[in-house]
Amino acid sequence: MSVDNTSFSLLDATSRDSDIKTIGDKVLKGQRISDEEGLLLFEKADLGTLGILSNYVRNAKSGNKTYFNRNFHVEPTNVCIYTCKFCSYSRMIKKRSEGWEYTMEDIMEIIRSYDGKPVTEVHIVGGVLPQYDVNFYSELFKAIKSHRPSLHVKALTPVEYHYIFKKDKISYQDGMRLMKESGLDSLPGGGAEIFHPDIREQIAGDKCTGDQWLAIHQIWHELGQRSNATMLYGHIEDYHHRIDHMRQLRELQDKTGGFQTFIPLKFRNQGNEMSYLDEVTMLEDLRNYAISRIYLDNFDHVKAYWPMIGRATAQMSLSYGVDDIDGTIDDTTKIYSMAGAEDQNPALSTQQLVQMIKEARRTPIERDTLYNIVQDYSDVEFDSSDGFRGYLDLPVINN
Ligand code: V47
Ligand code: SF4
Repeated sequence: MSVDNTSFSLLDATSRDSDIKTIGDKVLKGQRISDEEGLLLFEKADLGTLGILSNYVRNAKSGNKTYFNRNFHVEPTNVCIYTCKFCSYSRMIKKRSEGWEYTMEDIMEIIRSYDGKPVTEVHIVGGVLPQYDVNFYSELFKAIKSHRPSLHVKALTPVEYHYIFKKDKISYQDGMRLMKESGLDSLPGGGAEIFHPDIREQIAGDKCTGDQWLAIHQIWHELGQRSNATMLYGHIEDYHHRIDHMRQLRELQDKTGGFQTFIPLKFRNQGNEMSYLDEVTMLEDLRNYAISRIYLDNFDHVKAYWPMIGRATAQMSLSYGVDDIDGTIDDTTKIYSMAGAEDQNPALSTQQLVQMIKEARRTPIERDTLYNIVQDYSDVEFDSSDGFRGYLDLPVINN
């Protein structure tokens, strides 16, 4: 990145703190910031300064582009043996009969319901139950691929993989190799929460550790595959836990380069055992996006998951480091609506998503999972006289 004098003068105009100015100069020179400097940004930097710096990094990486993807979610079950305190699913084990537990055929029926629709990815995520074992997922991935080979399978997290490999007594290496051979294409970023044991033990004490999460992603990257990473923020963690979390991701990314996107997930407080906590403000959301973008200099993308934070914050996040908005999903995603997601019906048409991105004065780009461009929507005008057209009905170019 080259030094931008305009940004220098803008930074002079916003930040009066000498520490923050020094960090700002480093960022504008394309230099990596340290953990201490990341912490100082959390503690002292105002939103205006963070906006300038994160926008500078975002624009250097992605220009004006804002990516989105046409995907759909499948949640095999909403019952889970684990007891993560922030998760509405963990309570379902006590009333298991009220939940759902899809069979292989149920899941394939959902997959087939998207036949002929221009989706490029299925994201499979849900609870952990013993019947969903190595054999189940291996057969499921094979069945999806044999039905629709071009559909990208982004599925499960180290939480599930650690559980099923341990149960079947196979190593992470052998297990991930088997999953790859069965048709798994990439890993979503879930299950990361906060790596630091002081926090993880309190909120997600019985599932895989931070080290195990990182080890499985590392093995997956070493197989030549890509994955995402998340961070659940805004609950009982401190800023230094967030920096510790991002440091471990940055270090692994230095080794493997296998992460595509960082996705900060705002803790939502409904229907879980941490409902007594207040949610953080939009200001904190934007500050967190911005600092993530600045600190994680080796991640290409930062994503806002708008069903959780709402459309307004998602639009604003595009000026605070975010270059990707997930997603054009349909209403089968329950984990978030149960936790108090902003958008109770999270289906957004491509037309609406494109409009949302254009309103933020960004260029909407439809991508596939690996960030290949499917379509540039900058010059696409929608005919409003057509009335509402769901995203699945839109004509697709180059797909
Ligand atoms: O790991 C659960 C989170 C995650 C709550 O990779 C909650 O493209 C907030 O990782 N408040 C799973 N968050 C979802 C996930 C994800 C989502 C979108 C895109 C991608 C991707 C990945 O959901 C869990 C957990 O951190 N979660 N409960 C809650 N109350
Ligand atoms: Fe289970 Fe995942 Fe919920 Fe934890 S966050 S209870 S592992 S579904």
